Formats: sequence, structure tokens, C-alpha cells
Amino acid sequence: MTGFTSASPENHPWWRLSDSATEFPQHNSVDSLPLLVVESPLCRSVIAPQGAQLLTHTSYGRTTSNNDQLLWLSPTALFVRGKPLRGGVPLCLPWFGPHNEPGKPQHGFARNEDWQLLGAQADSDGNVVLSWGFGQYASQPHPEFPWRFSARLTMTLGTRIELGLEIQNCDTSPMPLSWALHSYHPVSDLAAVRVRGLAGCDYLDNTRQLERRRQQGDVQFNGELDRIYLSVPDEQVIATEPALSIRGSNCPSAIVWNPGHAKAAALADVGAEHGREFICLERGNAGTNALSLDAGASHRASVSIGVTG
Ligand code: TA6
Repeated sequence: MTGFTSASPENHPWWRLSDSATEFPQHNSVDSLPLLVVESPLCRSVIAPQGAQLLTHTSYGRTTSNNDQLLWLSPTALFVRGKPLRGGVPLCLPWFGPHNEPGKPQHGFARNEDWQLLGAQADSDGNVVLSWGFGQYASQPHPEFPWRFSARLTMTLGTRIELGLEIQNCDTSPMPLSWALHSYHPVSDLAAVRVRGLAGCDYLDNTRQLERRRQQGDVQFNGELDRIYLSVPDEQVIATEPALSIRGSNCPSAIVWNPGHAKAAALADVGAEHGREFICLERGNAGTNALSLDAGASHRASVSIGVTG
């Protein structure tokens, strides 16, 4: 099956193969993409091999309340082979945002192509650990990016989501690299949401031609907001119900995005009625935190997402 290794993952009581037509029939999509569904005592997650994209994650971790959705998948997301999927955790790689050469895809190409499932196992804490590889350009570069590189994404799925990313420059000259784990999170009331952990940080404002500004206090949402925060502390909290903590290691940028009413309405896979249901709080290396990766060198980073407390 496309996106999995020669064999599909070995059968296990906690994971199984499925497809988007079965799991998301209401989305009425063009293609039915293969999916992996994890159902363990700690969580339920759905992952697309296209982009190694975690789409949904329900945590059963809190005893005090119902199940917690850590991610937002747009109710109008479209499953189309080779096209970005709106929601969950798309991976922007090997560049974040628009490329300075016209015609190249926004946020790179790794989110639009199949990754290979390299391994699936349960660890001793009851987490499901999935390892995904993006190795097809390690020996022959992609037509849009003249450096040979490979990537591996490890997902540890339990009450929290732990994502570990390793990117290797397999080429002979320094490779420009920007990336983000572009995670979408549900919010109960956009007007009341605050993002903590960014006060005092400089940001590039993408609604003002990337003008550099400094954050005062918590981030609030009063219309379109699209910012690359630079050199941020390890942890941010999305103060909503339930509050989410996002901790990053070796990913100094935090990108915060909500399209606002007009842009949400213009996005076919969001729509005016769903634009207030989410914010993105992404961690990575973007803007002036972009990297140059030496020949043969690797960059490792991780992001952990969970309910606070
Ligand atoms: O991360 C914020 C951002 O770069 C915004 O500028 C906005 O365009 C968003 O990503 C979504 O991009 P996409 O290509 O997935 O529609």
C-alpha cells in the first residue's frame, strides 16, 4: 500500500490500516488516502502517510473530564492526493512559507508526498511509537530543491504527542533549511484565547511584510494574525479549555496563525463558519532562525503537545 513499507505494518491490537473515505466519510473528498489508525488505552490518533501527517489525536489522559482533542482537523478538509491537508500537524519542509523563487510550493513539498512507515511499536509506558522516513531524495534531489537530504519523524502517541524530527543533509555543500511542525489546535472561544510564553519576544509580522516587532504580554486574537516569533522560550501555553502546552527543543521559532474572518472564508478547506475554531502554534526554524546545514550534518528537534497540569 502506498506510504507504507513493503509490507503494511504488522497487525497489532492498537493499530490498523484504514483510509480517508472510511474514517472521514462526511468530507466527501476526491481521493481516498490510506491512513493508519491508532487505538490504545491512552489515545486515538489518525495519521496519513502523505506528509507523515498526524490528523487527529484524542487523549484519554485526564481523569477529571472527557476526552481531550489536542489537534484540530478542518471539517471541510479535502483529501486529495498530493495536496496539503488542512489540520492536524502538517510538516513544512525543506522550507517554511513561500519560496523566494516563484512557482515553488508554499511550505515545501514534504507535506504533499508519501512518507514510509519504518516501524511501529508499543513502548513500556503504553505509548505507540511510529517512525516515518522521507528518504526518496537522499540520493537524487527533488526537482524543486537541489540538495540531497533525508528526514525521519518519530511520533510517540499517548496522553501527549511527542514528535521527534531529524533532517540530514546528504549532499556536499551547505543546505538552506527552514521548517515547522505546523500544528492546528482547537480553541473554545477565539476572542478569549491567550497564548502565553511569548512576551518580550521579537516577531516578524506576516500581515505587514514581515515587519519586526516585539510582543507585549500574551498574544490575543482580534482578526487575522500571522507571526513568526524568534528565539522563543521552550514552552508556550494556549490558554483555552482545556489549556494546551507546547514544548519545543531545538526549534527556536514559534509561528502563530489564525486567518481571521475574510481569509478563512476565502479558504475552501476552512470557510467562514470554521475560522474561529482553531489557532496554529507551530514550532520550527523559520524567518531569521532559518538554518544552513553543513554537508553531511543533521538537525534534530522535538515538539511535545499535551493538556497542561
Ligand atoms: O504558518 C502560517 C502560514 O504560513 C500562514 O501564512 C498561512 O498561509 C498558513 O501558514 C497556511 O498555509 P497553507 O499553505 O497551508 O494554506
